[in-house]
Amino acid sequence: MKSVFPDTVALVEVELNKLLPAAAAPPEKVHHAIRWSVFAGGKRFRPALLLATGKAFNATTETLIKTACAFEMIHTYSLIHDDLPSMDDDDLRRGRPTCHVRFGEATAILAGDALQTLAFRTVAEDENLDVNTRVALISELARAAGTPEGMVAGQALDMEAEARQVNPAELEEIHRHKTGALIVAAARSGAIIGRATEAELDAVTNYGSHLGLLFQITDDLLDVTASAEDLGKTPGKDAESRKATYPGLYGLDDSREAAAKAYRAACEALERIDRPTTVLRSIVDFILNRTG
Ligand code: GRG
Repeated sequence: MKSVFPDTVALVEVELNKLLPAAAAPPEKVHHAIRWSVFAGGKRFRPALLLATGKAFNATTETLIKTACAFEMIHTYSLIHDDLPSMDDDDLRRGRPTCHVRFGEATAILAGDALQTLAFRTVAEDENLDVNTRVALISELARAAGTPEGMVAGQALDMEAEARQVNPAELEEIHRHKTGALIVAAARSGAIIGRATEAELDAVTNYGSHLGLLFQITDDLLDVTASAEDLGKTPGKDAESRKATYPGLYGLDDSREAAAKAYRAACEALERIDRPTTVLRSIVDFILNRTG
């Protein structure tokens, strides 16, 4: 699977390997399941975004890397739980059998739970950060992952909407919570570690929010247009389970236009950040043009 920055993938994976429990340590099955899902070849988009935003604000890799991994842990937990039979009931993720297919449902639930708590522990115990910064980051992560502002709320809204046609405002609300919140928080967390001012944080929030929407629209489009090989998961599932999506509501052409609009808005938001933003711009380009 293609990533935003291959160097970032290596960096993040080395650190994740240190942070995750050893597969040989008991309870081995849960630890195997965690590693199975984490090291399955994800794009590491959220860590890459956090690192790039932090770097734009002059933060060092040392101060950013553990929080970047915490975002990947939360993200992977959400994918494991999203794939469960009681949720999306998926067999394929990141190009391999899903966690519950490989290890059983109870172990998959525990692996997701463990990844979520390990994410918070990782930030709480990061000695490269002062305690106030750790608390601010834990708050960002909890708000973005939970409810009412975050991913859990988005997932609940999404499930509730499956049985009916959503309107445009509802669709945007689902996307902003389910996918956008964690992406916004990743960008903000990099800026927080880089000691951005409140005004700068607002600008980063604006950038992250347009980028998050672009990410979700391209995700919806790829579910219609890409192959299982490119996606690493089963395509066409959104339509099959009557999910609320951009192509479902607007059709392909208007969805591509919505993606172009979100792309332009993300680029404009960057113009209001008086820092070196070339890398943040290349992330927007990558998301617009991604194939998986
Ligand atoms: C279970 C609380 C809970 C939430 C689940 C993540 C999620 C919420 C649902 C997944 C459904 C989905 C396809 C959402 C679209 C956006 C998304 C999260 C795509 C997957 O992220 P990528 O493309 O995946 O970054 P990789 O594998 O590259 O990390």
